[in-house]
Amino acid sequence: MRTESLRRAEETLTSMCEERARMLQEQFVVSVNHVHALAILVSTFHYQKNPPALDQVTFANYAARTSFERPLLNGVAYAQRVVHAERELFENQQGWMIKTMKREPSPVQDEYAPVIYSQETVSYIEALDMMSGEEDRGNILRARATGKAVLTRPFRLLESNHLGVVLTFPVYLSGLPADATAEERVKATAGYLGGAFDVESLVENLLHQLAGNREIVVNVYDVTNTSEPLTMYGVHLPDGHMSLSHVSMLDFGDPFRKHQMKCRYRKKP
Ligand code: WA2
Repeated sequence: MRTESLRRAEETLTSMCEERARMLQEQFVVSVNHVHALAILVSTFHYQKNPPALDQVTFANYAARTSFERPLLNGVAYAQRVVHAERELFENQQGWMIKTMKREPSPVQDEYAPVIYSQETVSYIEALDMMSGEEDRGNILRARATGKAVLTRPFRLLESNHLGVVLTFPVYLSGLPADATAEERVKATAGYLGGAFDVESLVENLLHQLAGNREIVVNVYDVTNTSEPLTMYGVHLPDGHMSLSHVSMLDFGDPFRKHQMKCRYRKKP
């Protein structure tokens, strides 16, 4: 009899975990797809029009009105690639100086990625060189070399200090062939369109809407390095804390990163 109730508890945990993993992945993927469309919007209206047919007000307005398409992102922004030789002209045109993510005037670098367009919800990253933050910089370099959407490891986001991950899509100057090499891609890079997944508050919000939320504990891990899982969501519990657990696979669309969801009962069944 004990084994029968245990079997049922296992079955329930499995289905609750699979449902949560499916919902999270679904909302993650729709958000990524919409950021992809925004990268194409910037390419079309900023770079394929002369003069550009996009400005901060238009971008912010469009981003706000389409934010329902990106349920897990706290906001989106566009950072332009600026090489050092162009810095002075760029700053004069913008009327502001490039700053580091610590809000200090940027020291001399080979190149910069200052945010020129931002959704109002993340207006605090305007003028910041996104290459001055380790995680954002890694994303920028990997996105432009591959031409694909990339994700950072989980880290504390600016301003909210919530645990989250950043998504980055590269934007290229027009005329880049689909089969371009990494070197050609880097040369043709115009900038980076991305946003932050506020996992700590938006995933919490998502899980709270589901039935049975009070019975189970959910954790999400970045398991890219299997020997060193990184907490992306939830409070890390040491293994063996409770007898039953279920692991559901997650696919957030960056083949370089691996994620999984782990669910347990709050109390021993
Ligand atoms: N956006 C919002 N909050 C953040 C953050 C970020 N990056 N990094 C740390 N906290 C404009 O990859 C280009 C957005 C970066 C895109």
